[in-house]
Amino acid sequence: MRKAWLGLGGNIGDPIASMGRALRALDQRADTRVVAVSSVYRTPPWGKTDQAWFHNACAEVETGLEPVALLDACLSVEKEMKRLRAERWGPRTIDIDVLVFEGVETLQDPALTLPHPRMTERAFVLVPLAEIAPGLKVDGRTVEEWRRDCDLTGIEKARDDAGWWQRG
Ligand code: PH2
Ligand code: MG
Ligand code: MG
Repeated sequence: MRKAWLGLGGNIGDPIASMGRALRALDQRADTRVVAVSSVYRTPPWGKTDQAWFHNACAEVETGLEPVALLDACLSVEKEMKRLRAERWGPRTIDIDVLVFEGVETLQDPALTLPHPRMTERAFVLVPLAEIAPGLKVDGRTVEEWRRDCDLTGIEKARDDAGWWQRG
C-alpha cells in the first residue's frame, strides 16, 4: 500500500455532501482506504472567475493501485455522481484530482501528470492539504512553504468537525 493525496472540490448542488459521498465510495473499495481528511473550505473560483464559489477539501489515501489506476477509480466515482446531477443541475458537482503519489516524484503519463499541474499556486489545494500533510515535499518545497507564499484571499473554513465526510 502506498499513500496518495487527493484534492476534491465542487460548486454545484451540495458540494460538501458530494465530497463526502465520493470519499466514502473510495474508502469502500477493497484496494483503497481514506486515512486523513482535511476541513472543508469555501474558496473563490480560480481561473474561470465568473462562476459560483467552490467548496474544497483534501484527503490522504492508502492504496494498492498504481497512480493511473487510482485516477481511474476517482474518475469513475466522479462520473457516477456527475451523471446523476448532470441532467438537472449542470455538468460539475464534484472534481477529484490525484495531487501527489508516494514514491512518484514526477509522472508524465497521457492520462495523469504528477504532481498535479499548478497545485503549488492554488490556495484552494494548499490550504486544506497543509492541514493533513504540511511536510509533504512537492517540487522541492514542503506544502506548508508553498501555502505560506500563496494568495489566501477569501478562503474560509466551512466545516471542521472530524468525520464530516463519514455522515450523509
Ligand atoms: N477547480 C477548478 C477551477 N477552479 N477554483 C476553486 N476555488 N476550487 C476548485 O476546485 C477549482 C477552481 C478546475 O478543476
Ligand atoms: Mg481540478
Ligand atoms: Mg479533475
